[in-house]
Amino acid sequence: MSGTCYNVMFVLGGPGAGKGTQCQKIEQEFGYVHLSAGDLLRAERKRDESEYKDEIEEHIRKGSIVPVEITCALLQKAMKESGKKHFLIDGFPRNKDNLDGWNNTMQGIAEVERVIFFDCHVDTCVERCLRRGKTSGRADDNKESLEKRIHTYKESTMPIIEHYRSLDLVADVSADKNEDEVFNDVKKIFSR
Ligand code: UP5
Ligand code: MG
Repeated sequence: MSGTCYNVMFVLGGPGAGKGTQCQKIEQEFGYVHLSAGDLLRAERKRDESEYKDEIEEHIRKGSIVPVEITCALLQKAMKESGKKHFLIDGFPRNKDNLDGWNNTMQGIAEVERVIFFDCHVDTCVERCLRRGKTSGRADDNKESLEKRIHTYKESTMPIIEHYRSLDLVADVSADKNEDEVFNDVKKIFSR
């Protein structure tokens, strides 16, 4: 195969930072395909025939990170099935295992053009997820899971953001403001 097939923007930030919300807006306005790794894992967990459903369930509840082989395979499948070339990959890669697994399988296939980092105070993140938890039915929108999600984010995901920062790929967006204000800042990234 000659040249890369896919262009990718990774979208990272703490739990409840607004990754999914902003990705939907970017998808509408700029035509990228939004793939949320968490949504793909939640869908896989619901499939009765899935051999991974129990493993995924446990990781989500504990706020720990699913092995990259599972997540990367789901992402690749969704990319292929979309028939498109430009993707926003939301909530991945979250740790060194994810990063290495992605690099090993996607080198030469997908190019990471940018990493959008939604920088949000922990208190805001927790407050948003707890508020959503009243109606979301998500297994991890509760106080106990959230403490673990925040811990995993700080310990494992922040170093990945710093890795991409050292490659000069990170675009920072402060995410504590309201949705429209945040999106105004997001648009500036796409008009550069
Ligand atoms: N909201 C959004 N923006 C707002 C704003 N500006 N002002 C006020 N409210 C705002 O938003 C969260 C809530 O806040 C919503 O109610 C929204 O209306 C409101 P959302 O856009 O959903 O934020 P997001 O950052 O997407 O939050 P999410 O909870 O999805 O983040 P997580 O990173 O925790 O969840 P994710 O689904 O990515 O992962 C869940 C779990 O899956 C992980 O903990 C892990 O166990 C597993 N996982 C992996 O193992 N590997 C992966 O690669 C991905 C996930
Ligand atoms: Mg999300």
